[in-house]
Amino acid sequence: MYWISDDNVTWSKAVEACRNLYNNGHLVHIDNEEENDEVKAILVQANIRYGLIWIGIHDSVKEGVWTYEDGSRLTYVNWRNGEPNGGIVHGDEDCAVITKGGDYIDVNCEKWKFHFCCEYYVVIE
Ligand SMILES: [Ca+2]
Ligand SMILES: [Ca+2]
Repeated sequence: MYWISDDNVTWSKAVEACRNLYNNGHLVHIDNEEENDEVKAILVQANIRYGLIWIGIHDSVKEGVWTYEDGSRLTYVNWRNGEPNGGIVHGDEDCAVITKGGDYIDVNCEKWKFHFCCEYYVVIE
């Protein structure tokens, strides 16, 4: 299940918020094209400021090595052409947002505040 925040926060606050929100919740991990399409559809429908949301990938541990927010290995990415560019123009860019087009841009983790998408699981008994 996915949940889009009502507020704009930094990437690290988004990571924390998703962990606190639900059991086993985390900032969304987009594992494949199908999931990318789902998150993109939610974003398009959400009609939020800037049309960008944080997703759970970063390269803040080692520049150029992108992982999920918990350090696990990426299974899928959909960078926009020319991204990730590591902030050649705007300084350090170690966190990613997804756009309404479904592609990703790396931006500064702490300088920007965006809405974010948490992913969580519901146990059906
Ligand atoms: Ca980077
Ligand atoms: Ca960038």
